[in-house]
Amino acid sequence: MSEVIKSTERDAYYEKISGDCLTPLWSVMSKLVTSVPGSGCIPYLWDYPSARKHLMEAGKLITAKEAERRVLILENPGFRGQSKITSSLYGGLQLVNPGEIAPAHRHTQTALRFVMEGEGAYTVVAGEKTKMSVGDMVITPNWAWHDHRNESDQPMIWLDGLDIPLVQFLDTSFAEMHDKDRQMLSRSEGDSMARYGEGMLPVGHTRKSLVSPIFNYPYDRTREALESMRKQNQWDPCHGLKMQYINPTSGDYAMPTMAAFMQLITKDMETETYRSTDATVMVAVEGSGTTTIQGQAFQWQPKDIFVIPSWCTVSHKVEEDAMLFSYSDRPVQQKLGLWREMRSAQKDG
Ligand code: 1HN
Repeated sequence: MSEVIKSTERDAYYEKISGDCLTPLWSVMSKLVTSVPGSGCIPYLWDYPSARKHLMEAGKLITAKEAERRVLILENPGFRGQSKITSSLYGGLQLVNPGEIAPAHRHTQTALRFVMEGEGAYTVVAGEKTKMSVGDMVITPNWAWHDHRNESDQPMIWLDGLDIPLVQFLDTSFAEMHDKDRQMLSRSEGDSMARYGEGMLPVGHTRKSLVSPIFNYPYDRTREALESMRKQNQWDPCHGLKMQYINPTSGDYAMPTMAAFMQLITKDMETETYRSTDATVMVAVEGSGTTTIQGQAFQWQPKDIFVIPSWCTVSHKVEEDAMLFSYSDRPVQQKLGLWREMRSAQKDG
């Protein structure tokens, strides 16, 4: 897209029509329709020990109940003040201390929780409780009541991923508090996993729901799947072994607005360069390595969190067998026919 030549006559004209809330397209077109994506989202890494230190300090400053949710927002340096980790997604680290409760509420934003630390606290979603362990991926569907309770003796920390900027962009945010801190339990623990998480469905089940009826994807099962798959030795040169969390009623992503993935990259593997249009938040679950994003190297250790902006080249070099969790807005892009990917061997376009 070419730039248009400036002149005093043209500037005077732009100034004149500006008063009537009119803007000439030709003066802004090259910023609107770019040859490649570029939003201002910046590659960045949060090192877990220092983020954790700040979060634990917040634990002394405010209770989970007073804060409603005691969270430090992971704000992309390109989007300070906007509560975004990418253009369309939100990320934050949440702390629930022993004995605390994060009171029940619901909203049109969808959430995922990726458990970073602790064992035994639980979240209640739509009347069913689930215990949270490190590496579990727990989802809270749009408009489902949810509260978190920590009756264990250790602090629980998890990463929240929400579609807040996307919902904000569409002007579709609604929220309400429950009249009680704790919602009533209406289903027995483990019920949704039994019905939907065993590669089976209740007989007669035909409805394809938009969001997965499984709401806890436990890490021990995810990990075991990837460990079993490695025996086959079929590595993707860009991804190692990469799985996506799915909705068993439809085969689609677990949530309509966010995709979540877990991948295994083996020791000494250096992945081939890859890029895709869905800006991605990654968590190093296990292992250590270096990820090069658009030429910039980011070294990571377990629990570090980093962002890969849209269309930035990415390759991983792993020192110790690594499990990487990630989430992005890929389902939205794919439904709209906008998603693109490119492997290093492919030509652009
Ligand atoms: C929310 O409901 C949670 O339920 C966490 O844990 C973070 C950020 C913005 C809006 C709602 C939670 C949130 C949130």
